[in-house]
Amino acid sequence: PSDALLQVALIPYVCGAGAQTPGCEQGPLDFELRGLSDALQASGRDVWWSVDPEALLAGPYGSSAHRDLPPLGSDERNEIVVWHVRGLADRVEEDVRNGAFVVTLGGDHSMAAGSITGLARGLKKTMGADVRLGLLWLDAHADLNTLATTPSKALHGMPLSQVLGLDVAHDPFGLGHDAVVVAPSHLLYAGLRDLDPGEVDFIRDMNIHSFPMRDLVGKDLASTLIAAMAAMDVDVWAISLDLDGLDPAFAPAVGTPVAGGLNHSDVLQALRAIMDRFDVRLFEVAEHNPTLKGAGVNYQTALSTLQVVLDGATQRFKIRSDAA
Ligand code: NNH
Ligand code: MN
Ligand code: MN
Ligand code: MN
Repeated sequence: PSDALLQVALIPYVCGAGAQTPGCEQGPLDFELRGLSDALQASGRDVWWSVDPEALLAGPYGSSAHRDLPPLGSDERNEIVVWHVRGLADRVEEDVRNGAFVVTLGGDHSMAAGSITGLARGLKKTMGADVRLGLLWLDAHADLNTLATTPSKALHGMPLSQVLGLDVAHDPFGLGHDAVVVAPSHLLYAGLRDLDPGEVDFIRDMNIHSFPMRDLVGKDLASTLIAAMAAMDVDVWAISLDLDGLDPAFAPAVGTPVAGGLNHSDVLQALRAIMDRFDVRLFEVAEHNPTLKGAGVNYQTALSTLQVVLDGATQRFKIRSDAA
């Protein structure tokens, strides 16, 4: 029926224990206090928090656990991340099974291990076991380290090793074997400009499609990404935006800013085109750290990005339900 509403689940990840700089755990609540869910509500879609970020922050792995964080790499530190990642995966899976468009809001980027795993599990149940999932990763960093290659021991530098199944034996995110959910040939990077040696090797050896910043100079981002995505045999897409993928001018409140990043209006134009052409089911915003300077700028950037994404998702949903 044409009057059906697109269901949009906002899922918070109130964890900053995967990053060197704490504070990201306050990200989802900060977004909401600045008015996110009201601003995203619009005709043609229904937007709600799937879990209340404030309730999560009040829980055992919330603000109190972040007050005196155990050292990076310790079991106690990783336990906080694992708890949040597993919860996020379960929540995403359930909302995807119920047909919602999912927006995950962080939180440090360890969240992606949970978002993408949850999406894959949900899609398996609704679309069948052989659904091919693609992932567009917008970031200054590749987040492809394993426990063996990480220079920092920070889990936000490792979620893609989980998603691609590079460290199944250690299972650092506690997700088990079904966490190998994206084929290396279905991952697309854009914006990279700060890689570790192990990551450079993985990208080369696995032939991962990547547009580092230096290769984007003089190129149109939208048509570049569209062409690369169209060449991949993928059924459903997820997009993960690490705010530090953007130039720090558009997202200053991130723990690891890197100069010379993506231009926000280029990203908006690209996302408009992508939402128009591809079946995107999940969009993630990571690394919002409201304890740092410029959180209001981060918010405006995240909000306008989500507006574009949800406008596109609403449009596609209307076309689909009119046809049904
Ligand atoms: N590559 C570095 C590491 O593994 C930095 C990761 N930091 C990020 N990733 N912000 O997006 O620690
Ligand atoms: Mn659930
Ligand atoms: Mn990053
Ligand atoms: Mn990242």
